[in-house]
Amino acid sequence: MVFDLDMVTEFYSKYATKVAAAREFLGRPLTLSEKILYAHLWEELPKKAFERGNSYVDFAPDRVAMQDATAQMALLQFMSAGRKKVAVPSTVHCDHLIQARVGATADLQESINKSNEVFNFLASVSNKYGIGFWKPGAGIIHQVVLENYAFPGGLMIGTDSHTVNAGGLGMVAIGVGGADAVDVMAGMPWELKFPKLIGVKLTGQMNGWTSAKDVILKVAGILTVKGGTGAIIEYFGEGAKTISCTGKGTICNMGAEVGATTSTFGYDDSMERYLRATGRAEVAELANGLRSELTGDDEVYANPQQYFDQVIELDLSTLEPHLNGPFTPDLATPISQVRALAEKNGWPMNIEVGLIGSCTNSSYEDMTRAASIARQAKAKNLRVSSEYTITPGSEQVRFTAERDGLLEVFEEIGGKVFANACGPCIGQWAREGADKQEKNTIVHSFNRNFSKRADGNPNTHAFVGSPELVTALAIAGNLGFNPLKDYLTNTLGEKVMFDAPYGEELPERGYAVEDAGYQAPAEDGSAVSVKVSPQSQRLQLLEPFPAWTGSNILGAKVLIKAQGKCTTDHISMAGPWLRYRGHLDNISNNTLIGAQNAFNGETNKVLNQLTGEYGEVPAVQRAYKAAGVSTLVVGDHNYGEGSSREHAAMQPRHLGVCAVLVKSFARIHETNLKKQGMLALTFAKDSDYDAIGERDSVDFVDLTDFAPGKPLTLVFGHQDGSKTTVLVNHSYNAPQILWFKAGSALNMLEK
Ligand code: MIC
Ligand code: SF4
Repeated sequence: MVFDLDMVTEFYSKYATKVAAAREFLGRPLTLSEKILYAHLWEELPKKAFERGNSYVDFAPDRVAMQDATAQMALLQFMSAGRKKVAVPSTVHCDHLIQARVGATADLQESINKSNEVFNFLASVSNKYGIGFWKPGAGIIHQVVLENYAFPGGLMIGTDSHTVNAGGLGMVAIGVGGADAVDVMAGMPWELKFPKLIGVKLTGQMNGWTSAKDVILKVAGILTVKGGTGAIIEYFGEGAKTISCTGKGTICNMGAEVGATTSTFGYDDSMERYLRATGRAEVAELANGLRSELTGDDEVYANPQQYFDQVIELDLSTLEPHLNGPFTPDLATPISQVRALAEKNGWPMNIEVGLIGSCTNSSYEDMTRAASIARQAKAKNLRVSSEYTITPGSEQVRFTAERDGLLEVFEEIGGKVFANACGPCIGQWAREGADKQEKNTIVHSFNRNFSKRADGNPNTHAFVGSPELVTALAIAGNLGFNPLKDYLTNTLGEKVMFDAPYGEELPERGYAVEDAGYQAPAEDGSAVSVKVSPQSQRLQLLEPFPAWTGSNILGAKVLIKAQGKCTTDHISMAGPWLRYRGHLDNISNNTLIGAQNAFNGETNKVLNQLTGEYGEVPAVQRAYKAAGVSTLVVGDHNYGEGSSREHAAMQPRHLGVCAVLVKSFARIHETNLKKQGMLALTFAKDSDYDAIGERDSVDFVDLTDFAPGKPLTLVFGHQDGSKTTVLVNHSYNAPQILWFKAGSALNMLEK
C-alpha cells in the first residue's frame, strides 16, 4: 500500500508549473533545494526574491513525522490548539523509548511494560486526531519514513533532528521542535529562514572499504559541527548517482551533525529502484514524469560556484574510510592515521564494543556489507575481540535480514541483535559496568558521539564509522587496526587479512515483513477520549507560560555560564530522563545538569546568589523562581547543538529562566527558545562573554523597545560595583516578538 498517494499525486500535478514560475520569477536556473522550497510556499510567489540566510518565509510542508520522545510534548501542545484533526498527513513512531539490554524480544516487552502509559497516550491521541501510529518495534522513525513516506521533491518536517534522512529520497526534510510541528498540524504556515545553499560535488566512485558514511564523515571534518548552520547541503555530480538511495539517506542523516538545515540529492535511478523495491512503483512513475525538475538545473551543476554560497568537491574514488571522534562527530580521521592519533592522545586502544545500526546506518545494504565482514571472521578462523551489537532500523529490514540469513551471521560471531529502535544511540543502553565510569573505547555506526551519549559514562570514547568498518574493528578489538593494510592473527596462528566488504543495494528477493507495526487512525476520532491522570509521573497537561509583563527585566542573575560544548544532551539529558519527556515539571529536574560551569569548571554546581551557597542547577533555579528573581543562562558557540528536543527550551522556561545569551546558537534550538517565549540572544562582541561574573546582576534596559533588527542592551553590574554594558543581537522578526510578548507561540495560537 502506498500511503497518502492522493496527496503525492496532487502535489506532483502542480509541481512543474510552480517550479517554472519560480525559475521565471528569479530569472535564472535553479538548484534542487530552491525548486522544492519555492514549490512549497504558503502563499503565491513573493514580490522580490528571498534573501538566503535572511528572509523569513512561510512554507506549506506536505507532512509531519514525530517520534515518541518528542511527540509527547508536541501532541500535548497540539491538544491545546483546539483542532479536530491534523491538517496534513502526520505520523508518530515509537522508537526512542525502547531500551537495549539483553536482546530484541525481551527488551521490547520490558520497554512496553515500562512505558505503556506513554505508548497508550500516543496511540489514543493519534487515533483521535487522524495520525498514523507506528507501534514499538516497528522501527526507527527515519528508516520507516524513508521506506514508506518520503517522496522526491516533497517537503516535510519532523520532531527529530535526523528527519533530514529523507533527503536520501530527494526530499527537503527538516528537523524541528514540537511547537513547529503543531503549527503545521494545525493548518498554519511553517516559518523558516530561507536557507543558504552549500553544494557538494561528488566525482568518481567509491570502492573497497569506502562507503556513503565516509562521505559525510569527511564533510563533517570539513564543515565542523557548525559549518552547515542555516544551510541546505545539496549533493550532485556523477558520483552522487553511484550511491544507493539508502546510502544517500546516511549522508543526509548525518548532515544534522554539521548543523545543516537539511541535505538532499536529485532524483535518480537509485531512488527509482528504492521506491519500486519498497512497494511504491506509483510514486516512481509520477517522479519519472518530472525527472528534470526533481533535480537541480544542468546550468547550476555545470557552474556551481555561481549558484551555491559554498561549494565542496569530493572525489569518491580516492576517499578513505574515516573514523570520527571521540566526543564530537567532526573530528574526522582517515583510518590510516587513527593509530598514530590515538597513541598521541592517549585514547584507549582496546575496543570494548562495536555497535552497528541506528537510523543512520541500518539499511539492507549496510547489513549486507557488515555481514560480509562478519562472515569472513568465521571463514578465516578469527576470534571476535569486542562485544558486538546490531540495531536494525525497521521491522522490514530486520525481517528481511533474518530471512536472508544475515542476522544469523552476526549471531555466529557473538553479535547481539537489539530491538528495531534507537536503543544505545540515545542512551537507552543498559551497558553493564558503565556506572564505574572507566575510561574505554567503543566504535559505532551511529551519528552522535557526545560525551555520555550512549551509556552515560563520560569516559567512554565513542568513534563513528561505517557499519563494515565497525564490524572489522570489533573483530580486531583494536582502535589502531586498519583493515585495508593490517593483518590479524587467527586461532591457528596464521596471519590473515580481510577482503573488502561486499554489499547488496537491495534484497534480491525483495523486502518482506509480516507485521510492519502500523496502526491506522480512526476515520472519525471525535469519540476517542484521551486521558492524562493528574497523578501521572510520565505525562502532564501543559499550563500556558505567563505573558511578558511589559517592563524591562531588572536585577536578573546569571544561573550558569556554560563553557565549551553545550549540546541539547547537556541541557536536557536523554537516557534515563527520556521517561519524563511528557512531564514538564519532572523532566525540568535535569535542566543543564550536564553543562560545565565556566566559573568553577564543574557540572551541576552553581552559585545561588540568594544564599551564597552552591547547589544543583535545577534546585538553584527553582529557588530563584520561588523568590521571583529573573535569571539568564550564558553560553558559548553553537549552543543547543544536536537534538530537536524542545524540552531544552521548555525546561528553563518552565523554571523561570527568561533569556539565553550565547556566542552562537544551533538553528533548531534557537527557534525552540523563541517559540517558548524566551529571549534567545547572541553577543555582538564574543569577548563580552569573558566579562560576565558569577555574582553579576543584569538589567535588560531597553526590552520595552524590542524590535526586529535592533540590538538590545544588557547592563551587567559586577560585584565590585563596576558595570559592563553588553550589546546583544537577536534574530526575532515581528511575529516572533509577539510570541515573546504573549509568553509563547502556542499562547498566540490559542487566542
Ligand atoms: C537524537 O538523536 O539526539 C534524538 C534523540 O533522536 C533527538 C530527539 C530527542 O531528543 O528526542 C534528535 O535528534 O532530535
Ligand atoms: Fe534514534 Fe539515534 Fe537516530 Fe536519534 S540519531 S533518531 S536517537 S537512532
